[in-house]
Amino acid sequence: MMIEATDALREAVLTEAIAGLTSTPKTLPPWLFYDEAGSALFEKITELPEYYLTRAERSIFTERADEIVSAAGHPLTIAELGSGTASKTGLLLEAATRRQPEVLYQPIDVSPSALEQAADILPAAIPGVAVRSQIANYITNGYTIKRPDGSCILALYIGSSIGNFDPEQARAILRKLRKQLTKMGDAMLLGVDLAPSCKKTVEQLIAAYDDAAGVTAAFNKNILARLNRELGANFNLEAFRHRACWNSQESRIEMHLVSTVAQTVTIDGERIDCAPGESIHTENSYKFTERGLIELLHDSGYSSPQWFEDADHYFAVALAYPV
Ligand code: AVI
Repeated sequence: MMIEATDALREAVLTEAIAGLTSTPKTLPPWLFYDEAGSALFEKITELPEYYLTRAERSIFTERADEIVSAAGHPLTIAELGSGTASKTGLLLEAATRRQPEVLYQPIDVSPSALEQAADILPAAIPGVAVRSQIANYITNGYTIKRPDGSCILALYIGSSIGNFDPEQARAILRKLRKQLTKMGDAMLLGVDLAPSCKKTVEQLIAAYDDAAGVTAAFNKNILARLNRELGANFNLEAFRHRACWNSQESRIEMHLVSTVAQTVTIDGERIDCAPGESIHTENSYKFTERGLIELLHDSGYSSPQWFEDADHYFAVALAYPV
């Protein structure tokens, strides 16, 4: 069973890698970042001085969790798309348990180990919390949010995860979630990183994706290291440079790996030529204005949101209702 799963994953990695690397311009899908090494590097990123996103969102929850939770219906069950280890979610669960004695928390994620960790830690740390985990890829799989008798659902999609999808994919994710929110008092909480403004410069934004310690560069290059490990490819990591840039037209940070020399890489018998200066586009991270996010929410079946920002106005959390 385990062998089949591993074979299926290898096949998916191979198919996506060949498709992306033989297209013009070259791309690799960002889900390939998150093997064990990549997930550990991402955890390090969230602690970097330059990567303000995680701290800013956590500060919003620290200050406003009671207000956020009270704005949704009562009693509540809290669901979360792409929960990972749910490190910030505890603040919202604690607020919910101040309003009701028992709260069912329903994390949905592709990673069984992250779900296990959440299921071990949260009920022990927050009395009254029960966990119902669901292993699913919320983009490609169906998922169900259970509704205990008479409860309203607060669905979390936080951590700026929506930013890694283009507008069409983002609408599809939000519309699919909207289908589960059918009761008066149901709500959706979305965490988004804000576009540059008088409060945040483009330089600050770029630094968050190109830190001085080189952790983001290592995270980006891990995608090639993963193809070497899992597919027997022969990328020379030294011959690629990490590049993060701001695309103002699309309101997104882009991450690229730029080949510094002419080189040919072989993956599963397929030869891939890289010219000097040619880039492999590995990630987009969209940044929002309040106006842009309201438009996305309206297009996806939600109300204009209640809007919460951190003290520096770097990050926002939007609480929207299905309409
Ligand atoms: C997971 N995601 C929200 C991160 C982001 O900020 O777009 C991924 C990341 N890429 C580089 N640094 C962090």
